[in-house]
Amino acid sequence: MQKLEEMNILEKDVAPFLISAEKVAHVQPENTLEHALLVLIKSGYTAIPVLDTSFKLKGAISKAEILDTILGIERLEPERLHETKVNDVMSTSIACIKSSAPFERALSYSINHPFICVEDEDGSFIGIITRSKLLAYLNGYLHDQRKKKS
Ligand code: 4BW
Repeated sequence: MQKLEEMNILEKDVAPFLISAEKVAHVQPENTLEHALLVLIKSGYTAIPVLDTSFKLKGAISKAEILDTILGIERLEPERLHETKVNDVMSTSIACIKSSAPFERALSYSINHPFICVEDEDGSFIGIITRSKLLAYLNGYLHDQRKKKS
């Protein structure tokens, strides 16, 4: 089989894989954990991006981080949900690329990150690329390659 690095798929632009910002569930740094948990539960996602009011990416927040925050020594402390802001709990080490980045970079980030945030040249958030979209495309591409050879 042809080696992956010989295929121009790796240089392909990531723009076609983008889930645009309006379809991405998100919260703001100043929101309470209660609000963030409601958005996470309603959307069904494990983790979502945190964006400020000017749509700049600030981090990501997960159900696990929220549950960890309300975990007391002997009981859950749900009162912390409205006392604590997203900003205090979110993780800031997130994968982020420009929309002009190649497929190869997104694929490499997706090993450790279920989604990759995408910014425009001005640093405004424009959407995410998910691991499932990248893998589905790669799977289709490899099947096509095999068909062409047979
Ligand atoms: O609501 C869902 N609809 C669909 N079609 N698939 C879902 C949904 N929730 C979960 N899934 C599936 C996807 O295959 O489970 C995978 C893991 O979800 P996650 O991580 O742990 O919530 C999903 O894999 P994925 O599509 O590769 O998405 C990877 C991660 O990207 C998700 C979530 O953290 C984030 N994400 C995806 N779409 C999002 C989103 N975050 C905010 N808004 C969106 N629209």
